[in-house]
Amino acid sequence: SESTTAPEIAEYLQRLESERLQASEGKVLIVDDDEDLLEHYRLTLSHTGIQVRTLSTPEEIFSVLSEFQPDILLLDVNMGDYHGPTLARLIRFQPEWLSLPIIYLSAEQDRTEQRKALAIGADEFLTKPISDIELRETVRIRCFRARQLSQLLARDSLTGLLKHSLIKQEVGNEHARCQRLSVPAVVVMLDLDHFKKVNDSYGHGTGDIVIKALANLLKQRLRKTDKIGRYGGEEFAVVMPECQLTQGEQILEEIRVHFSGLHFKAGSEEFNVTLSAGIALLNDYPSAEAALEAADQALYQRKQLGRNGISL
Ligand code: GH3
Ligand code: MG
Ligand code: MG
Ligand code: MG
Repeated sequence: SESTTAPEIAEYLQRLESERLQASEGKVLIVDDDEDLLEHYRLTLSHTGIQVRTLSTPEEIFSVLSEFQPDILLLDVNMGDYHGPTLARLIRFQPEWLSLPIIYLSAEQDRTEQRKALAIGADEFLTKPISDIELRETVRIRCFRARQLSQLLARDSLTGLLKHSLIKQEVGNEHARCQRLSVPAVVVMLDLDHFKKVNDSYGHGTGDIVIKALANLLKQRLRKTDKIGRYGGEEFAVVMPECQLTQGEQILEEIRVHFSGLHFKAGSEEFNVTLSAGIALLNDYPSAEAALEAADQALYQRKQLGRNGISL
């Protein structure tokens, strides 16, 4: 076959570069005691779309980590009174920062010394002087990977929905937002009816298919801005921003009806499953927890009154 000519390659690389430039996002915290160097790093990373925060001394590193929530940390090895690897170890001791990628910045050329520093708990070593392209590429790729992994970790593997802690976090974020902007938001708790019977009659694998079907229906029917979580085994939580109670109730009612009409198959048998839901206006409660609790109470009432319905 014909070989690709050099101008084509150059053009291709250029396009790839500009696409990646547009696509890059993320947050990097850089800690280095050399202020001029920090400014240079900041300039090098400007226009990449990546947010940069710099610290010339690590005294406030923990509060900045918590507040800024970077995707990656670039850490100088030699900072006068502070030793980068010692700091890296302290950071790694915090469960919250166990998976934070840490990249050392140092003039250390000796591979054995580099490996020792890495063994303490960092991921990569950039040897000073660091070229602009190397800095940009490393930060971009590491940020991208870190985001990819954290998105993967946030998702429940069976359904692809947000895990329990993440959906709670989303409800919390939305509670803060709807209080600040006084826009309505709705929170929902959903539970499959008599699901034990489904498992007992048709097996756990079939039960899993039912759970996935509901997850897919929720993804299809709810808005892109709605957040859906698998709260427990066959229990789901949803938060719907910019949504009134009646609106939320209507959408849920449509979902309930649609779901109850689905035919599931197990061998030669066909069956249907229903769901119950409780719904609450997030704005009516002093906290996200209280609103979730109210939705859960409404769900419980629905189960008492007769399943296959929505309660306020
Ligand atoms: P109710 O209408 O009152 O909710 O009745 P129920 O039978 O659904 O009651 P309950 O919530 O107590 O039972 C939930 C069942 O869901 C029990 C559990 O074995 C099953 N379950 C939980 N997680 C999974 C899962 O991932 N896959 C399958 N197949 N079943 C699950
Ligand atoms: Mg230094
Ligand atoms: Mg149930
Ligand atoms: Mg349940």
